[in-house]
Amino acid sequence: MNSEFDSYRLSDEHEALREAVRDLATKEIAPHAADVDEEGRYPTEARDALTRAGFHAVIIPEEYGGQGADELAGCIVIEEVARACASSSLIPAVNGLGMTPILLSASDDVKKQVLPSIASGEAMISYGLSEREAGSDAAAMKTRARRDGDDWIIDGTKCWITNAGESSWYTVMAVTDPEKKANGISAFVVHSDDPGFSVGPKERKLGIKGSPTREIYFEGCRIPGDRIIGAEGTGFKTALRTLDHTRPTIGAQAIGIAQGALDVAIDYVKERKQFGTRLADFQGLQFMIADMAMKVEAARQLVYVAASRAERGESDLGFISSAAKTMASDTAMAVTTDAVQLLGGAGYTRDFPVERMMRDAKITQIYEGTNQIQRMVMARNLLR
Ligand code: COS
Repeated sequence: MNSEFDSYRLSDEHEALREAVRDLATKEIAPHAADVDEEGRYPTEARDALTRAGFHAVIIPEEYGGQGADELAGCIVIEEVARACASSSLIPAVNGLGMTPILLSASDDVKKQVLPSIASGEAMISYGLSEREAGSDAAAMKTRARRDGDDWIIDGTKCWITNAGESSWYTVMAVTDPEKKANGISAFVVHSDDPGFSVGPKERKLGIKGSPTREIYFEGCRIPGDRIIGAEGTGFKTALRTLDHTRPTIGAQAIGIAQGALDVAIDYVKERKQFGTRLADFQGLQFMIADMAMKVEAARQLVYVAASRAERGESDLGFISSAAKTMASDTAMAVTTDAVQLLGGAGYTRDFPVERMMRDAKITQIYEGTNQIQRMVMARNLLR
């Protein structure tokens, strides 16, 4: 066989990255995961460890002070952190989501204003698309941006903003021309120090309790004219193109959570004895474990393919990125639920991490577009 053909596998660099992140997550993130969840506190240990190692935002190009890693590498980082602590995995995931509109559509000047501060770890960035009355129907947003001399003035409220209050930068979609509906929406970058910007109280959530979710408020918020991302009226397309790239990263988070739960379940059934034998020797439970691992591996492959196709800049990502996110998040919910089942009463208590993983998994079926919206996107792509 001609050796120029590389067989179907991750590169040595991707494998080395996985090993390095897994090592860091095991030593520096996992020990705090239960406490972060219990207290609903921001995972500062994870933030510091990820930033020190440069794993908090690996996809920033080298020319802006980053490492220039590809989108598959970005997914591997998120997956491995999520295996230990889903809340902590939102540090690289949300940095990726917040900066992707900038990477895709912003001028070099905006990139220079924002990206180096994220690359250095001095700042983080969140993404502001949703509103209370514009969730799945994102184009129904009401937040307005108007020109005032050289500046833009933004008014409105965005909600469900992950890591709001921790981030310094926010990419924000706002209506600049209400007549034009989706094509009258523009994207901006707002800094937390901009006058008229503030954040609301933390939402009280089922899971990912270490990652603050808040509303963000714009009251006559004034930003310089050059902080628009791309041309006026292109913001909604940028927002949807962004999700084409970042939905696989939520898939990566989901398979990380699922793998974490599977690992705990495997250890448990090998140790625990009932009826004088290990749980691992009961065929009914063996079949459960086999199915769980099979689903995780299938979802992982779909996520890696979606991320690789996004990295190659393929234009038609709608189907594959929605498929990857949906398959992986449905898998995470099923696998974490089965992990709780395998641990029985113990799995239902906070003495083991699987109940946390089951709660954390749920959000992956909801955010970055519910799985019903993903199926709509897939069907539109298949049937157009
Ligand atoms: N990339 C670039 N442009 C896209 C696109 C994509 N993936 N998908 C659609 N567009 C374009 C369309 O071509 C259309 O442009 P034209 O009018 O010039 O043809 C425009 O964007 C609007 O598209 P569409 O009419 O399909 O928009 P809808 O209002 O019907 O909404 C869905 C489309 C439902 C797919 C979108 O609102 C969505 O993804 N909702 C979920 C939002 C979400 O994920 N929220 C989570 C927030 S992030 S945590």
